[in-house]
Amino acid sequence: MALGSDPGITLDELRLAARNHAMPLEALRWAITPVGLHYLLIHYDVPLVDPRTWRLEIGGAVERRMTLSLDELRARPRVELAATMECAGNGRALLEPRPVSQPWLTEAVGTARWAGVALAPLLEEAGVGADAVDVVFVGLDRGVEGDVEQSYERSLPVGEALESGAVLAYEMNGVSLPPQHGFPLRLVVPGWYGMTNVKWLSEITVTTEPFTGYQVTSGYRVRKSEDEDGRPVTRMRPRSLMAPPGMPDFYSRDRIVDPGRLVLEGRAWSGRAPVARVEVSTDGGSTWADAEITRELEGPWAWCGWTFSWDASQAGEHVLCSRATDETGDTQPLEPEWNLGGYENNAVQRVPVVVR
Ligand SMILES: Nc1nc2c(c(=O)[nH]1)N[C@H]1C(S)=C(S)[C@@H](COP(=O)(O)O)O[C@H]1N2
Ligand SMILES: [Mo]
Repeated sequence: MALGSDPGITLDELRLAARNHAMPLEALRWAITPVGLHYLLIHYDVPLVDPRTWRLEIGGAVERRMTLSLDELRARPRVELAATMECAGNGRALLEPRPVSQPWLTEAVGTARWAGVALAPLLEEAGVGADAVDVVFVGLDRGVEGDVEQSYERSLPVGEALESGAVLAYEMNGVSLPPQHGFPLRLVVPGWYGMTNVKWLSEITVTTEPFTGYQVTSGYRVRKSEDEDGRPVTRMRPRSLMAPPGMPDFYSRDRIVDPGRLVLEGRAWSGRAPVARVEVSTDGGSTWADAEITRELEGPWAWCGWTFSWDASQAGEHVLCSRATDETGDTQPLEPEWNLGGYENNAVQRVPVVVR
């Protein structure tokens, strides 16, 4: 019932899905996602890194090249940042036809409390020239993608690198960064989709020409066909999800609830502006009513909570939905808009529930 017809997932997709796990939706009940429940996306392999020999190199179009050890980074002023991160491919497997890649449903998201050093002061210390265009972040992991052998690397426009509040994180939720989340250091750019948050960071290079690496010019572009240049994926679109009410059916994971009043709850976020409104529909998206918003975490880049009291007195099947709108007025569509890579699908989630 939840997925509709058999989507014919391939073994290659299943292998990716088994490596790159989602956040179980019941973890929406935590404001900060416990480390092992945060989603994971690893394009290639998790590298083994020796923290004693690891160094971060900052170079390119800077006045002073810098080489920093983990101890030197830890000795700098420490900043903390609560940030929600969502994979740009979240919702991909719900598109038709299904773009073949990591087959996410709706739960490739999590919120962590990152700690590390602020990026902007480091770049200022290195001395970014007036002609700087992009800042490139290179990870230690390598692989072949789209026939191109590459290190995982992504760029940010220099303005975003200096003004987005980005952090080079060595801690997640108070513990040393786990290997799968980028040990010993990762970039965290609040508000941006996951792909920008380069893990196993080893180099930061300032360029005076636009960066043309695979993950910016081929991957992570919203386009309808290969011939189109499209537009780059950047900041997260507004989205909300519901913590699954009642109890699940084992196989379909459809929800079973007892009749009576039920408090529905979930989380909502946007990487473009704070969430202004969350609405809930208990009739599959025909009618909507406002949910109550709770802000437990500081700053605009971590999700907010929402609750809604539902009178579940009518036995039978219901489809529950939630819809977030941010302060720019951008809201979640009822139906997704298809694109080749299956990015930015923020269509409203449908939660089938049986009141018994
Ligand atoms: N070096 C490196 N960084 C990476 C990736 C990767 O494969 N290699 N995956 C990116 C993608 S697509 C996402 S969605 C996030 C996922 O971060 P997480 O696994 O910590 O949740 O990391 C990003 N950073
Ligand atoms: Mo991703």
